[in-house]
Amino acid sequence: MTHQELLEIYERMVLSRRFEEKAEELYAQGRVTGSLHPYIGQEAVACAALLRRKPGDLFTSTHRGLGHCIAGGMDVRGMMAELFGKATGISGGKGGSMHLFDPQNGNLGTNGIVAGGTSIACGAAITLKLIDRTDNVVFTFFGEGASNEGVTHESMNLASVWKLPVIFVCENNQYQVFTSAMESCSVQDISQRASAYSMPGETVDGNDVLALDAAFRKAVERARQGEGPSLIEAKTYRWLGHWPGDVFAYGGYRSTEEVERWKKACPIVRLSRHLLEAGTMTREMMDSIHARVDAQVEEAVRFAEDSPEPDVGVLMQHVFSEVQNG
Ligand SMILES: Cc1ncc(C[n+]2csc(CCOP(=O)(O)OP(=O)(O)O)c2C)c(N)n1
Ligand SMILES: [Mg+2]
Repeated sequence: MTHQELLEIYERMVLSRRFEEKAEELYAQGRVTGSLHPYIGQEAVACAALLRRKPGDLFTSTHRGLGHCIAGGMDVRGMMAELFGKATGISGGKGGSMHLFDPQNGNLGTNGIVAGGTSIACGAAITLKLIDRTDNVVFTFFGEGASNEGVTHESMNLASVWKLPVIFVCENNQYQVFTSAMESCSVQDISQRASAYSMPGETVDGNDVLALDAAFRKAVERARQGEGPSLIEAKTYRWLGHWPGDVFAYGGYRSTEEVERWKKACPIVRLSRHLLEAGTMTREMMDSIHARVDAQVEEAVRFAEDSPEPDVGVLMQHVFSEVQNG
């Protein structure tokens, strides 16, 4: 990775973390409502994957998608306004965190249906082939729980048979709501499942940006060459509860020791240490990145607070398809 890329990825990860910390705080105050599934702790995965995007590349997200959206460059003001349910939100204030779309920037949306994005990614990849955009690829993020869903297997099979340019990114954060992967997954490494679909599979430390980048480069290169899909499993951890009401995530279904161990392996601190030691980033540069991000998040909150509520007249809009006359 170039110095510029490393600094860019660091700033994106910090923005993702700060945005979500603020959203959690506002949720606790009742200013943000709806559902929130924090991505905190997993930032390296989305940021490393989407760093390898070229114009025209696409990606699908999940219910835990704020980090994917930020990594994909979504406007944080529109995101925050959406969480506030305001008219200026990315989905007009009617969607919330699981309905964030930005197709112009390749973001095919967060998704409340676990594993739903994997088949959407195949559909998008088929379209790319049909319109001869053979140099573009589609990333699809999903959890280890989603890797047990039938649609994920159908999608991997189809992608393999039709050599679709899909990069299956399994974020193994080791839990599906309250259930441990040890109790629910037939394999220890989800990447093993790739062999059933004749595609390369690799397990990577999901908190290590450099290791992730090496794996994504290979997968993206293969997909752009028309050689088909790959499965990359990033082993990581969600620091917080499944959603803000999950009070069992610390000392309940997960031991406090386990959570603390993973917090010590923070992907952002790890990258900052690497950048400081390598001389890629000075303390002053780090401080100015943090200040810039804080200002951006504050501005997003101000924008959301100052924005109007959606007009009642739009309530039924986008619910039913419009009847076309003539
Ligand atoms: C098809 C479907 N089944 C079940 C649910 C309920 N649900 C929401 S998140 C979740 C756990 C998903 O686990 P995983 O795929 O590992 O993602 P993570 O939440 O860990 O990011 C479940 C079962 C759902 N939203 N959609
Ligand atoms: Mg999980």
